[in-house]
Amino acid sequence: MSHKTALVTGITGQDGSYLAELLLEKGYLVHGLVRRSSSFSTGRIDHLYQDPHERAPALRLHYGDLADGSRISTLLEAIQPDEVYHLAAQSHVRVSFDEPEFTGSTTGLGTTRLLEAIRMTGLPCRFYQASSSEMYGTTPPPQHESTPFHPRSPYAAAKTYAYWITRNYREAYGIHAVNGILFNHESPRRGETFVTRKIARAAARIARGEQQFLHLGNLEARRDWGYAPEYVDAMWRMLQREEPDDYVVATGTSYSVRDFLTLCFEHVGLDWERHVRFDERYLRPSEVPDLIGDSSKAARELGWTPTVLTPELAQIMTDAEVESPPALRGDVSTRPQEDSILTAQDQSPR
Ligand code: NAP
Ligand code: G4F
Repeated sequence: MSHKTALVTGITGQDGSYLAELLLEKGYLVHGLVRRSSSFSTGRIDHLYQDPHERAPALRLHYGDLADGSRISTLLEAIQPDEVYHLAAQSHVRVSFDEPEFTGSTTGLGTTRLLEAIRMTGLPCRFYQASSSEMYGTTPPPQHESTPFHPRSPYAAAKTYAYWITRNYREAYGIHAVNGILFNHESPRRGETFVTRKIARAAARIARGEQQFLHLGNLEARRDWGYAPEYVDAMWRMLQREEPDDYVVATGTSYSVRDFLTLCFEHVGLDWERHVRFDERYLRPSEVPDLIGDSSKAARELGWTPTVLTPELAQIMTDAEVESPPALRGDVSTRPQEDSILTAQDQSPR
């Protein structure tokens, strides 16, 4: 068992919740950064929570926001982590076109605020940056560590900035800082407005008679979809290496949104073509057409390989929607709407 201390930003998100589980299993003391909101946002990690009045818990949560550099410094000083996993971000690509400045400030500059806090405090901690395959944009697949970036959204541009500032702090100040360039990874804990969860959820709801139609945008986009619990293991492996480096994490396969629809709807005995309608508001002003990751470096140097590929992932996600009540997965929403982001007033920014 490890006696290390980790700080996880974005611990209330999909990846943060799986990473917290993994680190606690390994014996870490885990500190999580949680932004304050008027209602609880800890549904995905409530099963890990222990009452601090009864014992000193292995999971400790702290209020803080990526916008607040001084808070981040104070927390680092207090926590003295061995490892920092920086997962917090405005992570929705479509939303980044509506909120480009906010996305730049959180997803881009948030990384600088953390790295600068590490530099200023002089802590010898290791740093993981949640970089993204979105940075490759229109560069043709397969994409690997030296493939050129061509970001296609404010989100991707912010992540590309964060990627380079991470490398810069490694080269300039010798900080053990790594970029995990993760391709899409999904799970039953995926946010409801990402396309895989939206599809799996709708398939189950339509099968139960709770919903008739699912509205989607571009069905031709292709993604390399893996299974999130396996991807957080790759994050941990990166920080155990003596030499910091950057790694692609992916399955090496690609499926279209149309393929994912077929996989989920056939799993519950439905023909998706009878239920899916086009809504142009879900299109992006510029799209990423095709992502396929080459993670041979991660296999070679980290010993990491995926076992769950997209067809099994679609089954896992659809089964979860069919079998377990939403509350068990930390959902606060039981809305009939398949996508809560766009309201009737929203206009396409194109
Ligand atoms: P997610 O479910 O959207 O979680 C994002 C987390 O960031 C949440 O905990 C959120 O808090 C937190 N957050 C957002 N803005 C914040 C702020 N201003 N201050 C503090 N915390 C803030 O994302 P995910 O899928 O777990 O992804 C984790 C990271 O990997 C993200 O950086 C994402 O961009 C990146 N990534 C994801 C994928 C993927 O396929 N999932 C692929 C490549 C890279 P709330 O719970 O309060 O919203
Ligand atoms: O599920 P998505 O929103 O994920 P996207 O844009 O690939 O981004 C995710 O993966 C990135 C890694 O490559 C992460 F960095 C990022 O944080 C996030 O986790 O959309 C996937 C595809 C897109 O091409 C989109 O245009 O599905 C298409 N799509 C079609 N209809 C839709 C919809 N996407 C969403 N969210 N909603 C739709 O109705």
